[in-house]
Amino acid sequence: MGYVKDRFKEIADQKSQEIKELIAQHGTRKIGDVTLAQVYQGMRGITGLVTETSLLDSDEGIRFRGYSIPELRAQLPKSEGGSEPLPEGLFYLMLTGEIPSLEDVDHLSATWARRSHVPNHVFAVIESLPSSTHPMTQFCVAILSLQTESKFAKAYHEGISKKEHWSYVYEDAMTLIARLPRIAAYIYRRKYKNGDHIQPDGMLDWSANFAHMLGYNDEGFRELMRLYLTIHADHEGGNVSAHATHLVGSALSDPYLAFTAGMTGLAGPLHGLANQEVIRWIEELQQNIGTLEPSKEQISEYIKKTLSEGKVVPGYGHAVLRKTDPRFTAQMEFAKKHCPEDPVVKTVWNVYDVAPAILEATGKIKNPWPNVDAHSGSLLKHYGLIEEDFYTVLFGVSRALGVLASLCWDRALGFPLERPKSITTEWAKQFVSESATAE
Ligand code: AMX
Repeated sequence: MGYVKDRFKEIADQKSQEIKELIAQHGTRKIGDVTLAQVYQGMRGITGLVTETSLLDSDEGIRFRGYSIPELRAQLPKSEGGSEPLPEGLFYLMLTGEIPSLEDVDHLSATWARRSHVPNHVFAVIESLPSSTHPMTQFCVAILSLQTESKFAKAYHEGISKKEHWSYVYEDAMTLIARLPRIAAYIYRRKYKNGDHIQPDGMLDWSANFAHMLGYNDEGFRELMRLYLTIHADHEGGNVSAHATHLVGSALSDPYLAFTAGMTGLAGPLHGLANQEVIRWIEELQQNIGTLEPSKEQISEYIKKTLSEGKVVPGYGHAVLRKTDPRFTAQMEFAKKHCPEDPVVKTVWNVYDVAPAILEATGKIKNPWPNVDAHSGSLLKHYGLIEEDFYTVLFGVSRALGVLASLCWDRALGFPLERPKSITTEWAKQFVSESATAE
């Protein structure tokens, strides 16, 4: 076993013991009530999951193992001469709860580089799809086809003890993370660069190698990738991609199957696809007004038009957050340093100046503030990655870090099959009438 795996096991065993004691002593304690409205309205606010890797505060935003995004940007190891955190470090933190040293991060970079070889049949499967297929669909199909490599599925088939599940899931998670950049870059070069593929460079860190395989060797873009792949990695357990991965994994479907479920959810426009939608919306706005830099008044009118057509303003609102997403702020800071004069970036900032008040005035949108997707596309565009259909794939590569670290935890803690109770409307009506009679 590698030393990171040993360390993870040691920490997970301690946590497992703590959980046993917690349940034994306080297992009957109530932590909330559930209303009928919550059951009908997307289970908002119902606590029903344990996710060790991160916790979301509705006002403050995400904390990974207790660390906010500004703290992570300051404390996680960086590449030589770089100022953005290496996502390898965030993965180590999510897995162990400890801030890694530079050596730990280098160890993960080297491990992932060693495991990055993608079998040929995966490329053949991608090639069998029409190139017009959405990149997220290509990505999901490719991950599923990589399932042939699952060590967990093979070991389970041969018969292993429940106590060993975590070890095979860990191996699959590490291999899958190692291979995702190559798969994503292959899809990108196939769809947009005439199939002119770029071989990986095993000397680079995970993000820089991904940038290299996409065809971008600018140091600014590498830095953007390091930041991007760090901040999109995790957002506690209830979001669609994290929850779907956890749910499917609870059936002991292997990490390839479980992660594909998360990615098909990320492909939805109310979740990860929003970053593509934001850029589309801004481009339509620019075309509609006939200028690259519409004024705040023109932007305000366009927001009102979008709302009056019954559409959402992409990049704004959140199911849990109630303030500006710190992931938006981190990208804004990056843009202020690297590309403050870019017209799309300036438009993103102008939208930020006017949209919250207009959304708030509708009286129904609970969070009028921007989420992570409001900024990401403008930065990618700035460095020349203009193909917005591809943006959610980048999000997916990053999201693998959080949801697969969580899957390791799920199996290390021996979490059971997830199976909440559902009701019918007839049941609800009867429940309400019986409670009224009882009163
Ligand atoms: N523009 C217009 N209307 C919006 C809105 C927005 N940005 N955000 C919320 N609303 C509307 C909802 O559609 C809902 O309308 P309805 O009552 O007519 O159905 C009403 O306001 C109340 O919604 P809510 O409780 O504030 O939000 P929610 O928890 O139901 O949904 C979210 C959250 C993110 C789906 C929603 O804000 C939205 O659709 N935003 C735009 C898409 C987006 O940016 N998604 C990315 C989220 C982050 C991510 O996962 N990557």
